[in-house]
Amino acid sequence: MQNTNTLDAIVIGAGFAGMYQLISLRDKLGLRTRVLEAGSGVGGTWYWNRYPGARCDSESHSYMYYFSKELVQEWEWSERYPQQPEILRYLNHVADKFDLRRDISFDTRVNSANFDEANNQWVVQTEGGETLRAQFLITAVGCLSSANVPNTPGLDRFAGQWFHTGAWPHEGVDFKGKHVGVIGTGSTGIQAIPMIANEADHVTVFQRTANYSLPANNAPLTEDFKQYAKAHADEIYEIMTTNGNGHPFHIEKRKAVETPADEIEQIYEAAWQKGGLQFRATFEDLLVSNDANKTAAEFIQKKIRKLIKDPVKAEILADIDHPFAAKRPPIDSNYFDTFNRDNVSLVSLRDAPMQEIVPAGIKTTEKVYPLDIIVFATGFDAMTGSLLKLNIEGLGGRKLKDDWHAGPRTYLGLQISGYPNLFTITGPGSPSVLCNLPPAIEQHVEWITDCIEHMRAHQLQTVQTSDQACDQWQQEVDRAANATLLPQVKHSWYLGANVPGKPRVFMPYAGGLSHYRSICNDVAADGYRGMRFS
Ligand code: N01
Repeated sequence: MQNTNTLDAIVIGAGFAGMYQLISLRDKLGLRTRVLEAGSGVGGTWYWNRYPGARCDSESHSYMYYFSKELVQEWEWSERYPQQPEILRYLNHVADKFDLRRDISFDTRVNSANFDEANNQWVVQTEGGETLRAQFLITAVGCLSSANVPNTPGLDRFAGQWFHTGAWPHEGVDFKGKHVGVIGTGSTGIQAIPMIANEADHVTVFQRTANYSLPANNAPLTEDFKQYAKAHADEIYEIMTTNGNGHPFHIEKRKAVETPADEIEQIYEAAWQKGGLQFRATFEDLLVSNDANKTAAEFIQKKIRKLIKDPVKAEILADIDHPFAAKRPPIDSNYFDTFNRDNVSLVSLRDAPMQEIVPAGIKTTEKVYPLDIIVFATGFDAMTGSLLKLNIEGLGGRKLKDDWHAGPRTYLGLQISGYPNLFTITGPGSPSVLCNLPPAIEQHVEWITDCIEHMRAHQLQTVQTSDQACDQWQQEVDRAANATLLPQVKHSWYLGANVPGKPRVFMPYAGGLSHYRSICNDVAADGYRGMRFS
């Protein structure tokens, strides 16, 4: 660990993004760099999200770094979709291989970050009372890292235990013999519910909005596939970086609205059997045409009704009010079948809203459900929550909280007007959560590293974007979103709708990763258009 508190760069967060940013700045550019990490180990999202069933929805051979050919060749995944412990092992392997821990301060939460204009430095204060200074500040805090525990009256009086999936105890939770309530049926709840039901005496699922889910068809990877993924690593990387979503498959160039119904059915059936998010890639118009989308929505709803034996439960689960994939579509292992178990019941909060938490359990407008444990699978204050918690102040003491009171405004999701030398990896306004994240992260880290290298080469002290560049980029973010069905879902976290009081702004860039990558490349080639150096 360096013993000086003045550095070239400070990176906040030691997940996928912060680790690669450290490698790039320290080992490529030779910058004195320190990573500040609130957790006791590397991993970010994968350090905190240890709930039962936590698993990645991207296929393992695409959920990894590709910047090091050696790393790609030496790491071996065991399953089609890696579980949280395996991903954490991978990230620890990366930390060992690149000797990262010596420049990471663990158990170090950032309290504030202020730009000191006289010295062109960021001044970062930690919870432990440390003050650090650096020319560059790079946030790598993740998009889904600020847990959203609903402000339900009575939680403080609950006599049992409660947990949020995004801050799961390292020692695990013992569900044996317990009555468990799970609130939330997003990707997390859908992964956790079958696992909890295997162990608990009884599980009551509290569903506010019914959700689509596709079978993951997870399985151990065959030796043939492992060899294929290594031998074709360049080709796989090429596909991931030239399509819109960063996944290792192309979106089919055909339209559902131009395909005969029986053919559509066969295509969906094959995708359903294959499993995974490729279902979304079966037709190119699924996210831009309501008619096309309806074909997928109806296919999945029919499957749900067939899978669930109890017609009342089937109706509650299949009564979905939004287009398919307009909210992030979960993939699952035995989710719907879990509702056929005798020890699993389902409560529709649409029909009987939750009123309060009482010492004995959850009280809806209909009755009290006695519970020993409540699991909040209620998601995150996504994209902006963790950034705003950093208490960032820029030029003239302006506060990011004030500047973003009506929603985030960025240039390319990478820079914010009024905050020189600050870069935000996978910030709002970038494709981030609409993609498989590792390739989106690699692209951001490499772009930021190139920009800093450019500054060092030309002895430039500061870089900052302008209000005009941010306004123009926001127009492009809005245009891209409005060209899809995504903004139609009024209760999506993409819009900030899951957090009471949060401004309703569509946050990620929906124009596609490959298109976005070429915009970023053009901006750099054009002398970092929209950014000013001094
Ligand atoms: O959170 P969510 P998540 N009362 O916000 C409900 C990524 N991820 O943690 O839809 C009652 O999607 C809420 O209901 P509604 C992935 O990008 C990735 O599941 O708002 N219910 C919803 O059902 C994903 O999209 C992976 O009406 C309340 C649920 O809680 C993102 O993380 C795995 C409520 C929240 O769903 C977030 O997923 C898991 C309240 N007050 C997650 N508040 C991998 O690939 C919220 N809900 C690894």
